[in-house]
Amino acid sequence: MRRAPAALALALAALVAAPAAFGASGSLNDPDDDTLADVLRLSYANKEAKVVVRMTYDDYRPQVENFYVRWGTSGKYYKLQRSTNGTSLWYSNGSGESEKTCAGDRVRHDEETSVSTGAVPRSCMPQAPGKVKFQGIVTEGLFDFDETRTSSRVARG
Ligand SMILES: [Ca+2]
Repeated sequence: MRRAPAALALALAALVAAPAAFGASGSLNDPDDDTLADVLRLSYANKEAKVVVRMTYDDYRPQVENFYVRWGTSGKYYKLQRSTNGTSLWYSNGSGESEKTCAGDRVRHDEETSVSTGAVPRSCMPQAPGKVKFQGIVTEGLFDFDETRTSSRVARG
């Protein structure tokens, strides 16, 4: 079995150890609901090069995860969605939504902590201003869903 080059191992270690404090960040709690789709906490970071949104679940990972980046007063957003169909990025100018191609958007899930992390590069969100708000919406089946509050505006950088 080939071993990973030492330089790669070091780079990976640096990624793991990198502080999450770059960029403005925050979090909000969500009620502990008696449902399968149950977000307990939303946390977010508006970094210079990307946004990172985390949802902590009440143990169970919902079928569909939506990580919202919102701004303005007319319902504009980018939405990173993870479902059984894969991961996709959507944009809305306030009426309807359209899918956008994006290299580098991703959703990762940690079963140990029941945390899903969505990340979208800023290069994939040309319409979004620097200051944005965050929200999480998850669904399970047709009727079970949970929706966090929308955060206050968070500065970029
Ligand atoms: Ca909840």
